[in-house]
Amino acid sequence: VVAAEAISRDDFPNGFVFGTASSAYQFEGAVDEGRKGLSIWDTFTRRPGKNLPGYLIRLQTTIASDAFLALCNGPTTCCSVCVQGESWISAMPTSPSTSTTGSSDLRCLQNGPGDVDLMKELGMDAYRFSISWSRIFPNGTGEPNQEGIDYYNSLINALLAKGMQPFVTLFHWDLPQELEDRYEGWLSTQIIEDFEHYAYTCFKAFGDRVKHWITFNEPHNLAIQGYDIGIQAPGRCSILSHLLCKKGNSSVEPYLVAHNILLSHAVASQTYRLHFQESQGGFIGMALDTKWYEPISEAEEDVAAAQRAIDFELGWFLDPLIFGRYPHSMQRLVGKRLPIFTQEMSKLLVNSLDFIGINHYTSLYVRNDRMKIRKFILDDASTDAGVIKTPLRDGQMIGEMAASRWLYIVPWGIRKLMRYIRETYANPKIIITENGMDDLNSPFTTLSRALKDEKRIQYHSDYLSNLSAAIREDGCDVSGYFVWSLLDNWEWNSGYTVRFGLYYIDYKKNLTRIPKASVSWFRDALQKEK
Ligand code: PNW
Repeated sequence: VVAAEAISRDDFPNGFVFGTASSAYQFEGAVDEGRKGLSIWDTFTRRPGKNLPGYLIRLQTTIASDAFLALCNGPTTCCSVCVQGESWISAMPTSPSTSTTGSSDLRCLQNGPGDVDLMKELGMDAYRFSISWSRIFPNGTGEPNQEGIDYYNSLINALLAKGMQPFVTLFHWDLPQELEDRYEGWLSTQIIEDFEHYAYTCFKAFGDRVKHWITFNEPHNLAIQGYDIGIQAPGRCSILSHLLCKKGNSSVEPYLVAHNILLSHAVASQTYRLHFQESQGGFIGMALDTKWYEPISEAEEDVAAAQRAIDFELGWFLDPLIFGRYPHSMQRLVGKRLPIFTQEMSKLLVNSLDFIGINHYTSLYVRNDRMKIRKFILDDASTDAGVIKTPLRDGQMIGEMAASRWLYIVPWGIRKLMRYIRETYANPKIIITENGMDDLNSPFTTLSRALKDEKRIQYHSDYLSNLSAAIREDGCDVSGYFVWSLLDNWEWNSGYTVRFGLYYIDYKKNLTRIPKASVSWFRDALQKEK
């Protein structure tokens, strides 16, 4: 373990980009302002019984008043606290976070000039944020909403004015509700054309200043959480759980959704290259979430199982984007339920990435699922791989757990993952588009304790030193690293119960930003004249 102080810019190649990452739905608020249309997440967080799974998960660790922020399910008074934006943010017009910029009247969390200053003070080079599709196209298609365009222009200009590069995600899960209603969103090939229109509009409006585009954030997570487990929008799931979530068919829908996302990316990427890349000189990529999967033993069956686990998470998207086909293990195990790419589609997919964005947080052990009991009950996107994932080996945890139950701290995982990608895909360009860890937002934690986030410092120090080794010793081509996240924020179905920020947000006092210890650690590590 490298000492927490030991990281500096010198450990990384010249021009390596450091930034923080965010997404529209988690940061913007103002969900009903500036003529924004509804997204499937607005609908999802307002549905009766919402956050139920999050509630059950959280109950194990917190039985506390703060947790209620995320857990309220039902009454609208509660909802306005629960859903970010709305009266929750609007009720605090004097807060620094809610200042108005440009000609738009959006009062957004990330919008205050103050937040851009915070990034600058940290020594960051870049900021990754997402555009809310329904802010640009309230109904998903048609004529763009000028207020939405103005808002992102003012954010982009504020960043550039401080010398910070915008990295823009086009889709971070908040699909316009209208497209869900009209043709079931990602389940339909109709979405390809609408996504292209949206992407084209963004390239045209912002591409003179935005040089890094990320078409999609974590399509794997979207397919599994949204269409298999059903705990995220649009909340579709396996027929076995239809009581808990909306209808769905987890045997086929996750694969269909992934397929349509891949095709949407390919078409948008072609559009960028045909009409914009030469004149604007930017780059296009996708942000893929992937854990590292370590075989639990050296037995051949476990080694093969770990490979399948990677195939069904990273390979599901990266194989089509690089080789123009799904992983062989997926073709074999999913069979007819796996859509097929025509030759024309394959051609469009191959080379559609200038860089691979990797969202990496954690690692697990994997063993072969010999019994296949779950698969016997249901052929499903989470059982098809025939693997058992576990943090435990010989009674030992793979790493310490953060606040989120899925987040074990395993710094060596990132190095193995980088090496794997280098070897499997011929040393492609990689940017770490997310990495970070969370603390529990518990009422039993005092403010001064919450600000002493040594665990987060250790996390970033250890992950960064492994990343540095992957670059310098293993020859991996990694050119950037984005911390999730600048500020504490709304963590999907965990609501406000966890805190991922370098800055602490006082949710009870005007959303005041208070630096945690990790802020000064990053500032020291990133200072240029050393
Ligand atoms: C990402 N995992 O989600 C999302 O892109 C962010 O919006 C989110 O806030 C952040 O990470 C923290 O959760 C992930 O199980 C969720 O490995 C789960 C995993 C990875 C990423």
